[in-house]
Amino acid sequence: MNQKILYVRLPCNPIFPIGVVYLSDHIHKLFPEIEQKIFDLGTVPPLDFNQALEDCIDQFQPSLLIFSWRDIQIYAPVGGRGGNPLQNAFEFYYAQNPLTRLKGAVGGFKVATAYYGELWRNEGLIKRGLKRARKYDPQARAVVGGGAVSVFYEQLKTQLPQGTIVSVGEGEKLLEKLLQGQDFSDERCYVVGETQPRERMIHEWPTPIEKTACDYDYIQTIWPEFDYYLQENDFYIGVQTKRGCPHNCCYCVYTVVEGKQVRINPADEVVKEMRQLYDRGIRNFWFTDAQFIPAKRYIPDAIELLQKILDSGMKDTHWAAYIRADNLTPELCDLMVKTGMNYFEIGITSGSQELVRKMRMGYNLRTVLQNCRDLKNAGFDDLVSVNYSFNVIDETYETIRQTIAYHRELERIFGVDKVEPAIFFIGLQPHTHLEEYAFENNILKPGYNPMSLMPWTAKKLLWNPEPLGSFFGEVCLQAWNTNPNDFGREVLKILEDKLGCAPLEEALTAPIGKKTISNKKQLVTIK
Ligand code: B12
Ligand code: SF4
Repeated sequence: MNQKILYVRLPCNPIFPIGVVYLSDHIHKLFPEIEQKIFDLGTVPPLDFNQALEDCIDQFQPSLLIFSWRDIQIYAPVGGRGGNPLQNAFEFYYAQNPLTRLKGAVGGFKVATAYYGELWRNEGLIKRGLKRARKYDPQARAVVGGGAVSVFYEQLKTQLPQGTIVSVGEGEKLLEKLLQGQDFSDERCYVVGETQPRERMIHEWPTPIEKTACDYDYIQTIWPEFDYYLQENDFYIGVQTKRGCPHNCCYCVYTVVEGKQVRINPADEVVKEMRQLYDRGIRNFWFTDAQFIPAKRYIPDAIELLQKILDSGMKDTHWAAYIRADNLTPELCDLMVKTGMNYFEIGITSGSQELVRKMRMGYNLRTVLQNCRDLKNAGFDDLVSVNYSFNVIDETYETIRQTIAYHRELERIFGVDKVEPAIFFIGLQPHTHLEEYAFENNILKPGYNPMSLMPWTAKKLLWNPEPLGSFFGEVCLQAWNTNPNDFGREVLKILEDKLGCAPLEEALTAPIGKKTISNKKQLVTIK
């Protein structure tokens, strides 16, 4: 096998490129004779992208280019990419004052330009890279994958060079088959200009692989810029402990990207991997699982892992993850604190049990509160980010009051300054139940472009439907105006001033069969 593989992580905020690290590690374990190199455009200044890529290709002369594309979607209440996209969109859609609307339009235009600029730039880098590699090897081929491609694989088929292999989800098996010259058409992929993505391809289950500790001694030899991530001590380096999530939350695509079947990486291997990073000075780890404890039955696995981390003797470690806080036990809480969990995100989305049920999230909010108390009693005294997405489905003034009651209770447990309300609005994603709901209710038409940032489409994709859409729009604008640096807390304060706070018990009970809009507009069931 005479291949030379270049892994190009396309430009991205400096988040550790764990995807290409794992892929190259996997390939090396199977085919140690293959020469590989990692090139991370996340560490290159934007003006140098083209030149740096070409220089790297001239020097390495790869026969296979693996492009990893992490993120495309930008709706979040944070700055970046030419401004705060959520704020600009809300100013444009909801502001009463024409000057604010104009400001929103200008801001929105800037964000849209940056967004389309990035899309075209990344597509350009793929084309340019492939063309350059073909100077040295006319048979050179490109494969494109990663988080962004997994979500938008159908839209990318017209934008990439003919013959490019577009991959959904994890890429280990596909690359393995490609390198062995085997038929790979049964993997979740298609070839631009030759095959079409199968209907509902993303719902096919990924082929499981046995994950072993990543060999960082090897990675260091193929990745000259690895040290970049070791220098700053506030980086959280990714370590994956499992794949898959069995839940069904209506807006979430992770459960199809990674599949519903949870596959646990052996605890000893995870610890071995962390140890290698630890020995290189890393103290902060992000467990990059879709959910660190996806369901009750995985609690023993989490306990085993954390116990082994503790027994390993690694001191001063910190870790963070997405945590379903309904799956904690006092023993697990104790281990979480002892192993240094210092940040976690709970995505309850709403503090109203009724809405949590309608969004098919499978959370029991009462259990979440009890488990948070256990965590606090175990000594947890760090930051919790609670993700709320208002107005997903059937939101009313009553359910907003319930969310406020729930949040105030979390504040009583952890302390006001320790609970950070992260206010999101759902960016509608393809292949989710919410997308089907939007079709059934004529909010979107099949064939819409989920990557479009044109104002008329973006307004539907940035999920904030009427009758409450304008209300939330005004509340958010007021919050940005009065307290932009503490946006989440300010939104909750304004909502409480306007609507009051429900008794906690009301938030925790979900009356079954109560007449609501969703009795007419039931969320569609899985087909
Ligand atoms: C953990 C995580 C985070 C953590 C990261 C922590 C850390 N230090 O690493 C945090 C919370 C910080 C985060 C933040 C954000 N995230 Co995030 N995150 C994830 C999550 C859950 C896992 C990513 C991960 O590391 N997986 C483990 C590694 C091993 O997998 P991987 O990198 O995907 O690589 C595998 C495959 O993709 C594939 N692959 C990768 N490249 C290639 C290339 C080829 C050729 C092939 C064949 C295969 C292949 O094989 C790899 C190995 O199996 C994913 C959702 C998901 N379940 O995948 C979202 C996800 C990547 N995030 C996403 C986004 C948008 C963001 C944000 C931009 C959100 C925001 N608007 O603020 C931010 C900011 C990120 C930034 N760049 O600044 C999106 C990206 C797609 C999109 N919608 O555009 C995802 C897919 C979620 C989603 N469905 O929307 N995130
Ligand atoms: S629990 Fe989290 S990862 Fe799993 S489906 Fe729900 S939102 Fe997605």
